Amino acid sequence: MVEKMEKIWMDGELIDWDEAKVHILTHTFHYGFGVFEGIRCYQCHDGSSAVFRLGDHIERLFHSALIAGIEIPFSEEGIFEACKETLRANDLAEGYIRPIVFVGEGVMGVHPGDNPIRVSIITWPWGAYLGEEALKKGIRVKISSFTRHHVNVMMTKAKICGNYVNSVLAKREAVGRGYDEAVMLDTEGYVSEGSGENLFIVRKGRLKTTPLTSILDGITRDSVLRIAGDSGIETTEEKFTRDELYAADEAFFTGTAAEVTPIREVDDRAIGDGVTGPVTRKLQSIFFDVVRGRKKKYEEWLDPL
Ligand code: PPE
Repeated sequence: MVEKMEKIWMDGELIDWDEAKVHILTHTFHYGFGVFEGIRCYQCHDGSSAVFRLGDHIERLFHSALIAGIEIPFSEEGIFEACKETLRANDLAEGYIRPIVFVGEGVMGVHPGDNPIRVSIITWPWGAYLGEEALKKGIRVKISSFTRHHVNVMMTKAKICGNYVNSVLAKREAVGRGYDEAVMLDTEGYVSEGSGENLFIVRKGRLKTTPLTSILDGITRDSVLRIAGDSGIETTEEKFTRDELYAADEAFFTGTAAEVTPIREVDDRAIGDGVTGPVTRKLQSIFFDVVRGRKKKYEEWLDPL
C-alpha cells in the first residue's frame, strides 16, 4: 500500500492528498495515452537529502511527451522545482517521485482533441522494489511468454502509460507462477528488459547490456555503465540471447525502483553459483554510495533538496 502523504502537486499547485481526484471521463484512464516518470530521492550519509539525476528524469519526461505528441503546459524548470517542492511539502527525506502527464476529460474516442493536458506529481516512501532480501540475495526470474513491444508498435523510448500493460501482463504471469520478475524478449527473440528494469549480464568479468534499440533508456542503466567504466570493468551494449543469459556468470536488473537487483535464477537455472556475484556486488555497493552522496566524483548526479 502506498503510504498516504500530506500533499500532491496538481496542475501547478499543492493540494491535499485526499483531494487529488480525477473524473471517470479522464481520457488517459480509458486509453493509456499519457506519460510518466519514476525518480528517487535519497537521504545522504550526512543527513541531507538529494534527488538522483532529477534533471535527466525531467528531460526524459519531456522527451516522452514529445514522442507521444503531448505538449506539457509547464516548463522543464517548473516541473523540476515542483518535484522538490512536493517532497518538501511532505517532509520526505527519502522517497519516490512520480510525475504523470495525462489527458483530462472533454471528448471521448481515441482522438483526444483539445482535452486539457494535466500534470500531477505524487511522492511517497518506497523501500526496495523487489524487497530488501532481493537486494542482498537476488531474485528468481522467468522468461515471459509476452514479447516486449516492437519499436513501431509502441514507442519504446517513451514512458507512455499504455506501454505498461505489456509489463503488467508479464509481471503477473511471472509472479503467478512463483517467480519474482519477468524478463521479456524483443520481437526478434533477443533479451530486452524486465517489466520495469533494464538487464545486465556478466561473463568473465565483462559487463554486457542490451543496446537501446527497443528498450527504455534507463537512467540507472546509464549510471551503472559509467560507474563500471570508471571502475575499470569492460562494458558492451550488444544484443544477447536467452541462452547467453542462462549461461552468464552473473546477471542483474537496474531501475529507479529496482536500483541494482541481483538475479540469482532464470527459468529455474542458477546464474553462476546462484548467489550475488562479485561484479554485481561491487557495482551495487558503488551505486548505493553514489546515491547517498559518498562518492564526490558523481556529485553532479545529486540535486540537493
Ligand atoms: N525499463 C522499463 C520498462 C522501466 O519501466 C524502467 C523504470 C527501466 C527500464 C529503468 O529505467 P530507470 O528508472 O531510468 O533506470 N521503471 C520505473 C517504474 C517502475 C514501476 O513499477 O512503476 C521505475 O523504476 O521507476
